[in-house]
Amino acid sequence: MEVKIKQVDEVKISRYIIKETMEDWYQFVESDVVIVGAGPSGLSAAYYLAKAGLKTLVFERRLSFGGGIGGGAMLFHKLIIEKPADEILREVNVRLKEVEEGVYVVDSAEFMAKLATAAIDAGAKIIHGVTVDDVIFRENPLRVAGVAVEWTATQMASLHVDPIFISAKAVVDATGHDAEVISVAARKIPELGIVIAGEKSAYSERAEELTVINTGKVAEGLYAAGMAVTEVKGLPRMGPIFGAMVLSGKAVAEEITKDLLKSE
Ligand code: 48H
Ligand code: FE2
Repeated sequence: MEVKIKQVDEVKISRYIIKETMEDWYQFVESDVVIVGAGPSGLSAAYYLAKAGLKTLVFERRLSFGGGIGGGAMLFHKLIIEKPADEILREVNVRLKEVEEGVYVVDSAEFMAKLATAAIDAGAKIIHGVTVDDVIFRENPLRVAGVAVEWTATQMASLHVDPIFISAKAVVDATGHDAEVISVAARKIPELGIVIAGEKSAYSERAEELTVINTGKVAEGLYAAGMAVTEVKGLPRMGPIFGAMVLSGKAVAEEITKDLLKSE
């Protein structure tokens, strides 16, 4: 095969990458919304927030998308979605197999790839390999005003490195079962009055509606989506059914969009 590839030297390669990376960080250091976690709830929230025109940044600890989607159910690569969450999946072109009225099976690889693509195409910025380990707060009025971030690799190496800060009008904890951001805010800013009730054992039929209903603001500037909601509010888990995760992402996006428009 004959091939003529445009040549670019090492210095230019490095300069282009450094410049473009720094431009992103420079821009997004002041965001409308920071979402912590690129699992199903975080990605759906990012999709709807970006679509609403908000400057939306997602930090994901790992170098991949999808959070718990990729693990499927005990590593079986299928998940269950139920009505009306199928509408969200159809919107991002995920194919669904209806196995009974209103109950669908989806392929986990397709689900995570297409949800991430939709969020990025809508304008959300997703940065991998970054862990959120604290928040910024302000008084009068008391509120969460952003996050503190660190490279995941730095944390894994147990190095003492101070973080940098990103400001946001709204921070979404979409970190899953551990509700990491809300937990740190509850512990370090007791004035917020956040009580973490702790997740309960499985009760699939009840858990999903409860999770969606309880999605939303936990303190000024701080919101819960996905399994973080079950952890904070003391709700039962549901197992490998993911309808509530995308519905929760959509619900938190709608609430934040309303709140931010009101404050303008
Ligand atoms: C940066 C972080 C941090 C951090 C975590 O676990 P997830 O998939 O979360 P959800 O809530 O969108 O979806 C939950 C679902 O996967 C699940 O577990 C269900 C439905 N379980 C039911 C049951 O009964 O077990 O994704 C969270 C993402 C992950 O990618 C993490 O790596 C990331 O957040 N993350 N990123 N900074 N501090 N903490
Ligand atoms: Fe889970």
